[in-house]
Amino acid sequence: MIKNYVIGDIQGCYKGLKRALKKANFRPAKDKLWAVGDLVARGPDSLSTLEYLYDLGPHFETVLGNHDLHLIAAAYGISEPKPQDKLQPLIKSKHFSKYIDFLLKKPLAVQPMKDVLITHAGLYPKWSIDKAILLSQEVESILTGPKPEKLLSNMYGNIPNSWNKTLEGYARHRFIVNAFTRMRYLHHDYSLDFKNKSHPDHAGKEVLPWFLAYNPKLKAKHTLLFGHWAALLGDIPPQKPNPARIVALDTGFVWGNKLSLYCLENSKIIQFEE
Ligand SMILES: [Mn+2]
Repeated sequence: MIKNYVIGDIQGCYKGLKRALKKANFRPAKDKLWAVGDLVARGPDSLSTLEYLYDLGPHFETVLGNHDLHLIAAAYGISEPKPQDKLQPLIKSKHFSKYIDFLLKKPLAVQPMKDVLITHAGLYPKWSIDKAILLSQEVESILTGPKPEKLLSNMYGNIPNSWNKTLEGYARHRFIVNAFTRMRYLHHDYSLDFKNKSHPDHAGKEVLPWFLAYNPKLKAKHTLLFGHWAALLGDIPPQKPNPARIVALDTGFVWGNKLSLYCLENSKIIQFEE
């Protein structure tokens, strides 16, 4: 039987990626690997990571994370790669433009199967899964269009921090990108908080994690998989208002913790630690 695995933030940890896949008995010619984004940056070998994932062909799919978008923006000269991201070997590679074209075609939200959603940061609680896919497609159509740099040069910034369906143009796209790739906490009016990165035990009462904000569209049959939030270490409080299965897959491998994979067929988590 073909298995679908969803992997947490790889962040250039190529050796860890290969070892985690071995531990999961991932069969590259048969199974499919899905990623929550942040394939690159911070870890030691973003180039080998992209080489390997690209070569998986139809056996790999990912959503974009904030670090992937930064890399694309850097390729267009819009953002400056940070030394601590260790991206120079990738940027200097003769195949760099091939990998940028590859990333530009990736969505912000994807459904590996019915009732399952993968995003980098999560599902904004005013959106259903179907709405998330439509909003992802709005951004995708620009990134795959003739002028992706127009969106890339306007995507940075924290305003607007609240969703309104009447938002248009860059303000609309900026909110969509921020919600899918940077969200962790919300204020009680459901506006995005961009400051707090801590574990919910230490966040205070002014903010709540997005997955603890009630989303009337979520049902028990739904599964949401996301990364981005290493401080959670995979820990979602059991007392939550949403009946969906919510799985946090960034378990901080690049910071010396674990790399997590979730098998969609048996709902089991496999973790690799060095
Ligand atoms: Mn991230």
